[in-house]
Amino acid sequence: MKKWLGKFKTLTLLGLLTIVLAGCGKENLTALAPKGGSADTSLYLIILTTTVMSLVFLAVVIPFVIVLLRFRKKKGDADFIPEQVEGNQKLETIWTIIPIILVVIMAVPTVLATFELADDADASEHININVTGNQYWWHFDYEDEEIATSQDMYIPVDTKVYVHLITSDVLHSFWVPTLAGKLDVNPENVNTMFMDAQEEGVYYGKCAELCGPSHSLMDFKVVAVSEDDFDTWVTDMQDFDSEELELDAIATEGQELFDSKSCLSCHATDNQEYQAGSLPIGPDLTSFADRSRFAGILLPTEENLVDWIVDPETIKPGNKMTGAYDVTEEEAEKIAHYLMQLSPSDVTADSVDQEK
Ligand code: HEC
Ligand SMILES: [Cu+2]
Repeated sequence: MKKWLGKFKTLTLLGLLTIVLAGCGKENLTALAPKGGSADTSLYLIILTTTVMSLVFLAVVIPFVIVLLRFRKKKGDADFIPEQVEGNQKLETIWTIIPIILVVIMAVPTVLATFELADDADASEHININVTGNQYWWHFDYEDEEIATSQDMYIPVDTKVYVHLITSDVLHSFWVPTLAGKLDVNPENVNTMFMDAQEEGVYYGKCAELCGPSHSLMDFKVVAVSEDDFDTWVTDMQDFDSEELELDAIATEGQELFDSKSCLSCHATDNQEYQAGSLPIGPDLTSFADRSRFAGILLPTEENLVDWIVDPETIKPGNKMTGAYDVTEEEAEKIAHYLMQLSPSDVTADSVDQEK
C-alpha cells in the first residue's frame, strides 16, 4: 500500500490540487459563465478548441496504451525483432490531412472572431469610454457624456460599449472575464474592443499583464446598471459639485485639509472642470463613497480609508501616492469623513450587487 502511494504521490497531489483549485473562482470573475456577447464568443471558442484538442489527445493516447499493453513482451516470449515497416503513403497522407482539417476548424472561427471583436466601425453610435491604465489604477473618461471616473466603470446593460485602451506608463492588460476577452493596453496605440452586459451586476476586472509590485492589486469593477439608471448616473455625475455639499464640522475640516495637504492637486472630487482627454495624476474621487472597492481591493469604509491615507505603501507597494504628503492619523480621519460624503448618485455598485 505504501509503495503504491509513493508511486502515485505526484498524481495524488495533482488530483487533490485540482479538487481544491476547482473551488476557487467567483461567479463574476470567470470566463466560464459569460454574461456578455463577447464573452459568449470566447467561451464558444474555448469549447471548440478544447474539444478538438481532447479528441486528438484521445486519438493518440488510446491506441498508444492499447499497443503498449497488448503487444508488450511477455514472460517466456521468444526474443525476436518484429517486421520493420516504413514509408506508407496512404497513412502519411491521412495523418497530414487530418491535422490540417483540424487546424482549419479551429483557426477560421478564431480569426473571424478576433476581427469581429475588434471591429469598431459602428462605435460612434454606441457608448464610448476612453480607458487609461496607470500603475495601479484605472481611469474612465466618458467624452460624450463629459464626465470621468476611476476604478468603477459604469455601463448600461444590453448596450454595446466600446472601450478605447491606452496606458500612461507601462504595459497593462484590460480584462473583465465575465464580459469580454482581454486586450493589451499599450502606451502609443489605442486598442479598442467592445463589450455588453446581459444582466445588471458588478463584474470584476483584472490587470492581466505584470506591471509592477502591485500588479495583482490593480483590480477594477464594471458596474452594469439598467439603461434608465445609467442615464440617471450620468446626470448625477455631471451635476455633482463637491463645493456645494452640506458638510458637518468634521467633514468641512476634512475638505480644507484635502486642499491644503495637496490631495486636490492629484485628485478631482467632481466633474465641474471636466476636460476631455485630461488625465488626473490620481484616481478621480467624484463617486468615491459609491465605489464597490477603492484602491482596487478595499471596501470604502472610513476605517479602511484612514489606513490607506496614513500608509498606502503597506497596502499597495510601489503606488504613486506614497510620500506625496504628510498627514497625521487625526487629519486622515477628518479627510476620510469628508471623502465618504462624495456620493453623487443613488445608482451605485451596491444598488446592483446583492452579494457584496
Ligand atoms: C502625487 C499625487 C497624489 C497625491 C498628492 C495624493 N494622492 Fe491619493 N492617489 C494617488 C494615486 C496615484 C493613487 C492610486 C494608487 C493606486 O491605487 O495604485 C491614489 C489613490 C488614492 C485613493 C484611492 C482612490 C480609489 O478609488 O482607488 C484615495 C482615497 C486617495 N488617493 C486619497 C488621497 C488623499 C486623502 C490625499 C491627501 C492626503 C492624496 N490622496 C494625495 C496620487 C496622489
Ligand atoms: Cu497593470
